Formats: sequence, C-alpha cells, structure tokens
Amino acid sequence: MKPSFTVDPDDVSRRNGQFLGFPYSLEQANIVFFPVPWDVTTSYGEGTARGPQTIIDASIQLEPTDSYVEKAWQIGHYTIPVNPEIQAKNDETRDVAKRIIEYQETGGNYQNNTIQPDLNFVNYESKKLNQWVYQETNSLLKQNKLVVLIGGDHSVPLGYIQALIDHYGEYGILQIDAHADLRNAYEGFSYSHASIMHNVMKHPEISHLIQVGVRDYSQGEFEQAKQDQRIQWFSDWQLKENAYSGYSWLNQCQEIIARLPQQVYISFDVDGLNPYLCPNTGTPVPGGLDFNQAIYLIEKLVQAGKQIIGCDLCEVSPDLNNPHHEWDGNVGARVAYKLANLMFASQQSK
Ligand SMILES: [Mn+2]
Repeated sequence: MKPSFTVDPDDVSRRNGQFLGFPYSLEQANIVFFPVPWDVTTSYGEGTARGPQTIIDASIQLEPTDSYVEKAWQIGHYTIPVNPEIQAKNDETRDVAKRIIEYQETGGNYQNNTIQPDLNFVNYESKKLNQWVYQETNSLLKQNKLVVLIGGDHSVPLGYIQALIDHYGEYGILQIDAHADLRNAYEGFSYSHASIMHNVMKHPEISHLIQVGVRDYSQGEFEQAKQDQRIQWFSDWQLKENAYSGYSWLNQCQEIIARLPQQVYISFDVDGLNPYLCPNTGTPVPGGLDFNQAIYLIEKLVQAGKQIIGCDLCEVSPDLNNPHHEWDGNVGARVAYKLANLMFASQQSK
C-alpha cells in the first residue's frame, strides 16, 4: 500500500516524535519502528534503554534519500512512541538486577538462597516484557506491517522472533554482533542480553543462525555453536584474515548469504560494528565491521533475492554523561533507516 500523500525530501524534517519527522499514520505506513526501552540485564555499561529515543531524536538530521532504495521517503514509516510504562518498569527492575550483579561481583553466587527473591523478580518481569513484545509485534504483523524493533539491550527481540515464527513458520537469522549471545542464563538471568540466541535456538523453526563479526565469546558458546548444525560463525578474526589475504568483501558476503534460507530475520547488535561507531554501547569490543561493510552485506542479501521478514537493532546507547553527544544515535538512526528500507525493498522479490 502506498500512502496517499508524500513528503518533500528537500524540506527540513520536523520534530514530531516520528523517525525523520515523517507525517505518516500507522494505517498509512508499511514500515513500523517499534521501540523497546529495556536494559535490565545489561552487565557492563548501561543506557541502551534510552537507545530508541536517542535514535528517534538523532534521525531528524538524516536525509530521507537512500542510495539503494528509490524514493525511500514514500515507503511510509511510522514510529510507535516509547512506552513510558515499560520504561518505568525497566528502571525499577534494573535497580533490582544491579543488586544481583553487584552481589556476584563481590563474590556471591547467584544460586545462593539470599538472592533468589530478587532473581525471581527480574526473571518474572523479563518474561512479561517478552510477552508484551510478542503481543505488540504479533498485532503489527497481522496488520501486514514490516517491523523494525529498536532496543534496548539484546534480550528484547525474543517475543518478536516468536511472533515471526507464528506468522512465517521456518526462517533463518543473520546476526551481526561482537558476541555469540549463546550463554545459558548468564548471571542467573533467564532472559539476559547474552542469552538471546541460546533462547532463540530452542525453537526448531529457526533453521539457520549465521553469526557475523563474533570476536568475544566463552568456551561454552564456542562448543554450542560447534554442536548445533544450524549455527555457523563468520568470526571477525576469520573475516579479517580472509581480507588480509586478498579475499574480497563481496566474496565473503556471497559466502554468508549462501548459508541463509529464503526468509531471513536480521538481528543487528550495534556492537558488531567497530566501537568508533558505537562508543557508548553496553559491551564494546575492538575490531568489528565498518558501517559500509555491514550495509553492503545487507544490500547483497536483498540483491540475492532473499526476503527480510523482520529485523531488530539493539544495544545503541547515548552518552548518559553528555546528552549533547549524539554520535551513537546518529549511527543508530542510519542503521535503522537502512534496515527499514532494505527490508521493504526485499519484499519485491518474494
Ligand atoms: Mn548481542
């Protein structure tokens, strides 16, 4: 469906709470940005719960043109406002989670009885968050919307991934991330940012998990990836070693894409990029993809005729000590816009 009116791409974007100041309603939109302000289990730097608002704020300075997708401003993008109740529940739950993390950092074991009530509370609230994400995204999918979920830490897309299974059946995941996120209940949290793919892979409908840019992982994660035939790593080191030996990025992209089935979900953890592009993300790691490399990979995926059925962008965080420092939001907004437009473009070839 094309919206019945359009915007002037040369006009100034106006702050109206919408991504890029677009004027489209939910009914008129093909793409919906769905913010999830949640970073309860963040183990290192906090702030990703403020990621969605940071991205929306920074989007105002972007150009609505897209080098790959013609007249992207006509697609129809709608942004659901950040839910203040979820934000407040996050802040409340995060305070309890912090106590649990501190307890462990000072020598406590999360299996000890003293910490169980706190841990049960955090796990219960995280489960409720997953259910909320499932309901909201399920309803959007039923309205034939293409959803870009904006985190939050990387724990938040689980409910959306479940809704997509109900909607599309089997599909594969392309994950761009410094981490494998295959830990089982990291720090005692059943729904940790470090466990998202461990939880996702419990679903047999996920036929492939292709992890690109991994460079910081535990031995247990390495073993799980080796044991599960559905999981394949394109580690950052391997990608770089290939590049240093003269193997082109195009060739590497083609290899990655060849591993994926027809229907693809993209889980984009911003820390998969080099930390100069996301200095305030929760768990930055040196190395990683450049912006253009990551976008090029997704463009090649679309060119190969794969259908992007959904996507998320997680772990973008503002600089909490300097609200005028917009860099993380700027990069995040550009990734979110490219994901949205390329997802739309990929529907043409289905
Ligand atoms: Mn991650």
